[in-house]
Amino acid sequence: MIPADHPRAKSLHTRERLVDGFRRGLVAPEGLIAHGRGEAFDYLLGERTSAVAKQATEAAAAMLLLSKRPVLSVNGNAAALVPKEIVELAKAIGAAIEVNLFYRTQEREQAIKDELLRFGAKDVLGVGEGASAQIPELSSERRRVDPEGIFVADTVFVPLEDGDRAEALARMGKKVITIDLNPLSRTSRAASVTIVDNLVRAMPALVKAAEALKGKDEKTLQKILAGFDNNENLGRSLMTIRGGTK
Ligand code: PTJ
Repeated sequence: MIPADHPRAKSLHTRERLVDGFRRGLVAPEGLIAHGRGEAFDYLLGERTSAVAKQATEAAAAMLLLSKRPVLSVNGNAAALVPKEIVELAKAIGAAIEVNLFYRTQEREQAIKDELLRFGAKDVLGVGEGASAQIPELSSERRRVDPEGIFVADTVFVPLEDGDRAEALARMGKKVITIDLNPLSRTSRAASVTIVDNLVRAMPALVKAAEALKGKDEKTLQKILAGFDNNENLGRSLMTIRGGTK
């Protein structure tokens, strides 16, 4: 039992959800370690959403709304922590959802698909034979993608990614949006928009931003994007860690 008045109760509850996701076959054991690395950065960021992250969230929502074929790529950690928000975001922006795993097993793919369907997803791509296309120049299991999904997407949303695929997707000419607490990671640097924040805070905020911007005209959305520079934003996230900005 986590006491409600524990100063870090939220963070401990998030851990519990991930461990529960591991026990239910959604999360890879390595996913628990990856989360620990994220926690360390979150601690340095003060475990709250920075103004810098809020700007990136707005830019991400604008980019997703401007995309013709956006796809949300889901791994084990994302399915365990934010299944509801993934489905909500897909509905808000009209995106497809695709399972894409680094530590790929059929059982885990299916468990993740079932979890997303349980939260109201209409369809989930990339499972089993569905992932019959390949991302060029990528040797990990993440190379297998759905020919109707990530393969033909113009924008791919990849929360908690490994740098290799983010770079390979960018080489394919796709826009890449990520959520990663580490502003120094290769994924953060390869992405077009990086939200340096915890998945559990960033996803609800992204859903809200997408819903708020949904009715806006293209020009307004383009203007938001034009005012955003990912490199500069990452630099400011580092400053936040150093205590320079909020
Ligand atoms: O489910 P699978 O098989 O696709 O595997 C998923 C993991 C996460 C195990 C796999 O993608 C992996 O090994 O990722 P990495 O290379 O460890 O990178 C994970 C990144 O996410 C790191 O930069 C962490 O700092 C960051 N991270 C971890 N937890 C969170 C996070 N960022 C935001 N929110 C989190 N909760």
